[in-house]
Amino acid sequence: MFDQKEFRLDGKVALVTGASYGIGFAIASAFAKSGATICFNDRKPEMLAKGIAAYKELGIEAHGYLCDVTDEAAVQAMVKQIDEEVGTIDILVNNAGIIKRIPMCDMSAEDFRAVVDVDLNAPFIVSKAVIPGMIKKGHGKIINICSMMSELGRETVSAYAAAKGGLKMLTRNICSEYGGANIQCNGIGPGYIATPQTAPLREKQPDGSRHPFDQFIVSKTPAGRWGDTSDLQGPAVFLASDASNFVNGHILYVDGGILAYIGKQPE
Ligand code: NAP
Ligand code: GCO
Repeated sequence: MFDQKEFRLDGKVALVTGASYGIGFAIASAFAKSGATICFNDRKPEMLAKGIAAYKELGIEAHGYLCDVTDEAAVQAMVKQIDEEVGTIDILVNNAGIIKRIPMCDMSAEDFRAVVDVDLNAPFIVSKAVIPGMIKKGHGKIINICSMMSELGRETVSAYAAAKGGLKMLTRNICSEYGGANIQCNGIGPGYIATPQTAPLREKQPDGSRHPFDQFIVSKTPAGRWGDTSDLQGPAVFLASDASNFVNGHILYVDGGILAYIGKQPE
């Protein structure tokens, strides 16, 4: 019999990577309001401190860890420390990510690798560190933060799109390999969300007009607006909760309808 409690996260330990601010912070905050204990990491001490203070302002006692998600030894050590200090991780959100907007033929292999390292290799590294504990517990939830670029390309984001496309397939592979251990691995594909990562795409022009990309995205989104990080909170809580125990290998696009829409006829 259905019970609303299925959407709660009471007693669960959640790790959200790169969650000092932005999408990760919003998702972790919603998990806390749903009953979970929050762990998060950042690679910069000053950002970690800011994040802990920001959670405290919301009344959330978050556990912060200094860790670069591309460093496998550091990730293994962080997961072990969380296991000892807080408890075995029930919910992992691979949120940490970077983007470099450079035309492909101008992009160095080093820059390409740096983006893939954070956006694809790191979700592999962190998931690999967390899955054994989930198997021992008999359950687990992994949510990979994918992107419109898991499905679509555009100029200057070749590394990011390649990584996020790969992350979609890593999501499906974790589902395939560990679904039998009662681990559900799904993705969230945010549309265009107003965060520091997309701030350059929304900057006012010298004449005070809106950035052309800002106008483009609003016209391509049936909702007629940029997404807010709060738009991702409900979908994330759903995928982290028992309400989604038979949802596996799915990418849930939270995009205001962009992927469904061919676009308006130019006036
Ligand atoms: P953001 O504002 O740039 O925040 C990214 C977070 O990841 C920051 O906390 C950053 O920490 C952390 N991070 C980056 N590299 C790291 C590393 N090596 N180790 C640990 N932490 C690291 O980005 P966002 O807009 O919130 O995006 C979060 C996720 O959503 C990303 O995966 C992004 O690709 C994805 N996404 C964003 C949008 C959007 O429109 N904003 C849409 C679709 C998907 P620092 O402070 O150290 O840099
Ligand atoms: C870009 C944007 C996008 C968003 C997001 C869309 O330059 O096109 O940064 O990539 O970050 O991934 O879903």
